[in-house]
Amino acid sequence: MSYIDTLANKKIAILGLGVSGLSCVSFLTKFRIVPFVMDNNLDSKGVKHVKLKWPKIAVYQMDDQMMFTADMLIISPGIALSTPALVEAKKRGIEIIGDVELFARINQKPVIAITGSNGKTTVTQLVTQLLNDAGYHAVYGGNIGVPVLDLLAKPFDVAVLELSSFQLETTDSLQAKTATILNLVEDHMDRYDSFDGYVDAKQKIYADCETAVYNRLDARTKPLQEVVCSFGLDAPAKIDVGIKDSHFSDGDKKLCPLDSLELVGQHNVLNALAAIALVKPFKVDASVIEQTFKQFNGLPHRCERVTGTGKVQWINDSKATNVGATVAALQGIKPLCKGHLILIAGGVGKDADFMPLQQALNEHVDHLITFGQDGDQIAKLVGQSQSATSLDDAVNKAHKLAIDDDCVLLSPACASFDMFASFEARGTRFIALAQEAYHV
Ligand code: UMA
Ligand code: ADP
Repeated sequence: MSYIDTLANKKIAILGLGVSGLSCVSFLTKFRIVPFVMDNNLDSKGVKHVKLKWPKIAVYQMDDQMMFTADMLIISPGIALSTPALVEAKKRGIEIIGDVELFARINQKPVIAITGSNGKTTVTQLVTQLLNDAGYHAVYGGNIGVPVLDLLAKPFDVAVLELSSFQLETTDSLQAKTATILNLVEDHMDRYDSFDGYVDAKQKIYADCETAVYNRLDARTKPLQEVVCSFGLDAPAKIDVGIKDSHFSDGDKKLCPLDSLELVGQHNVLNALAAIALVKPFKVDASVIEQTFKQFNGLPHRCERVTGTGKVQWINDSKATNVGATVAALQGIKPLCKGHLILIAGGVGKDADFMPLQQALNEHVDHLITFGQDGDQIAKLVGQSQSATSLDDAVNKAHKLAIDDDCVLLSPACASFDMFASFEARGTRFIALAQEAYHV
């Protein structure tokens, strides 16, 4: 009997009807399993979609007693396991999983699993590209925006999964071929009691994996298990990857020159090293790695150059939603900037400690402009700064300050939801404003 057959007699509730909840409904109904669904917001797009597409499915406002009638709860990543009703449900013996756990129980193909505070999306896309360029049919999903169950609709050779700490909280059966925590800095402190809680959720990615790939510069990414491969910027030991004689190297073997990598910044060198380590069990030749590195030129909203702004460089790093990402951007961009570096930062700090940003601000930033809910906390880290009432105002102030050879960097170190629907909306607005300022 397959795992899916065992679900036929269970009363299943899906909690949250966002992208992942909807993919669960769609997946289960294909097997004639009819769950019931709950959401805090009965006006949401997801609820409307279910009512229209699956009229036989019962939809409820989130309700504890109704929840306790289920045998199994499939919860969305946005719902914390520490929610009192879920703690009670667990006590009552109700199984609680997420969509990634359901995927893991059904999927038969190799999985490469990627988490970390920063670089997940970049590494997920780079790994997928490396495998596809090497002749595999690799697909990506997870936190990157493609719900994992959707991947099962078509055949593939390898699934490359970007996983958040939220998703890992409810995932135990992944058994990845290779798995990594790229790096760890404070993030989502509004969801976890302490940094340790966040790290513990991330460490779940290594459960029963074949090879754990960790960052040897970041001790908390190290797994407890034996079979490991580390990555780092120094010369690698035999089983590890690193840099030797200005080459990406796998142990003693030189793979390709450091400058084959089109992406800029030391953080992207680390991302590339992680990608090399993650694809080691697959046949990906050095020549393929070199070609892929040359062609992979990054993703929107991550240290992305805005076109048409003349001799002033404007860089959109709206995806920098925590302190670690902004530190990486400052370290990566400063060496490329001939004039002053003007930083625009602020937004929702998610209860993070901004102190680790102070040194990079003092070393690399010539003018700081802050905006948004927690902008003032960033301003306090330096002697002088300007405060803006909005992103428009911040761009206006930066435009007045900037002269030829300067660089204006939007790298907020904060989430966007005090002022924008998403980091994409924030980045898109920044690009439009910068281009408007130069009459593009
Ligand atoms: N809801 C409740 N009760 C709650 C919380 C949410 O009923 O307590 C309902 C909402 O009303 C809404 C639905 O649940 O209808 C939203 O669910 P969700 O917030 O879990 O989001 P999804 O749309 O299912 O998207 C999730 C991930 N979202 C989060 O982790 C918050 C997406 O990551 C992911 O791409 C998607 O699954 C597919 O796997 C987004 C994200 O912001 C990009 N991730 C965080 C990050 O990257 O920092 C972790
Ligand atoms: P994630 O999916 O983890 O958010 P992204 O690849 O989307 O990661 O990048 C998010 C932000 O983090 C961007 O601002 C990017 O420049 C920065 N970043 C990417 N890789 C790293 C890294 N290895 N260390 C620190 N910051 C990074």
